Amino acid sequence: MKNTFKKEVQQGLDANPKTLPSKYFYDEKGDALFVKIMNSPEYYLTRCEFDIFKNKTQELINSFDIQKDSYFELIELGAGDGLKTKELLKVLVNKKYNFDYLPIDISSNALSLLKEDLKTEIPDLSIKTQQGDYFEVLDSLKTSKKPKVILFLGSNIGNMNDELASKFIYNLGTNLNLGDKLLLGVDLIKSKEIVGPAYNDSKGVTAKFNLNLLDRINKELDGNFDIKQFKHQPEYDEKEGIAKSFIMSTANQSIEIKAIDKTYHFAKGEKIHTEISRKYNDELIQKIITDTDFSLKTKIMDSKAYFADYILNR
Ligand code: AVJ
Repeated sequence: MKNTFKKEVQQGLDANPKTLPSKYFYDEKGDALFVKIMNSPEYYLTRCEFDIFKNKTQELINSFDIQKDSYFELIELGAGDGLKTKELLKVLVNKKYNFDYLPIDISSNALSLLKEDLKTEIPDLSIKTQQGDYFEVLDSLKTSKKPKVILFLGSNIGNMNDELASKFIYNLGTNLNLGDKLLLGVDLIKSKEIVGPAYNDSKGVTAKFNLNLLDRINKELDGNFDIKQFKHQPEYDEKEGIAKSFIMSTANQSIEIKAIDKTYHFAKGEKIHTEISRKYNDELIQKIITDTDFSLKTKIMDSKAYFADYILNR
């Protein structure tokens, strides 16, 4: 794990232009900062998807094509705190649907917290947590013939470029059976006035979240980044529909990373690309699923039409 971090940091900083992978935002400090982002007034994504789960629960359930008495598995990729999913789980349990909830997360800490919370909030729920990389865990599900509904929420797929997203969904499809469903939650393309601030909140939490990557390199790879000499720089192009985050060097400087045994030079104004957060529309979703085994079944949006849950049929 630590070795892949080192390898990927080196690869990214050797590249021109420099890049760092966004998956490394999420250490303990990064997890806490992301929770703060979700609670910030500018970051509308989580609230919009919560609105769908709270107010359009029956529409979601109908799209699953599940009979009340026939068993299914509800699998969530990257479950986190399960706040949105809880709204769905409550209704499914109340209406006596026959299912197990299988949340998958890399963080065993997040999973045990979720399990405890659900035990008290929805005591009749059957929950089986699975710790791991979602690819590993999905592989282990391959042989099961049980009907499945997969949840991949929060526009998490937006961190992948379209080609990777397509491959990811294709792979998911090969692990599923005919009639299984994928519920894909994505942020929709909209104006700069709305998307821009979501990635540049006024309290500077997103800036800290982005710059935490440098802190992590300092801590884990013995680097000497002076965080004050770098700046969070978000960009959003409304036509393209991709929010991008960069870290910009505010001075000409050299940074030593001892674990890599290298010194990196940064020109004043030079940027490290750290994240893409893709926004979608129907055409893009259609394009991404073209060569997969999925077809578009239903689209459910929040009251402002900022966010969509697409239900795809295998
Ligand atoms: C967790 C990937 C959905 O891209 O909107 C939030 C992460 N980055 N603010 C997103 C994030 C900056 C977030 N996802």
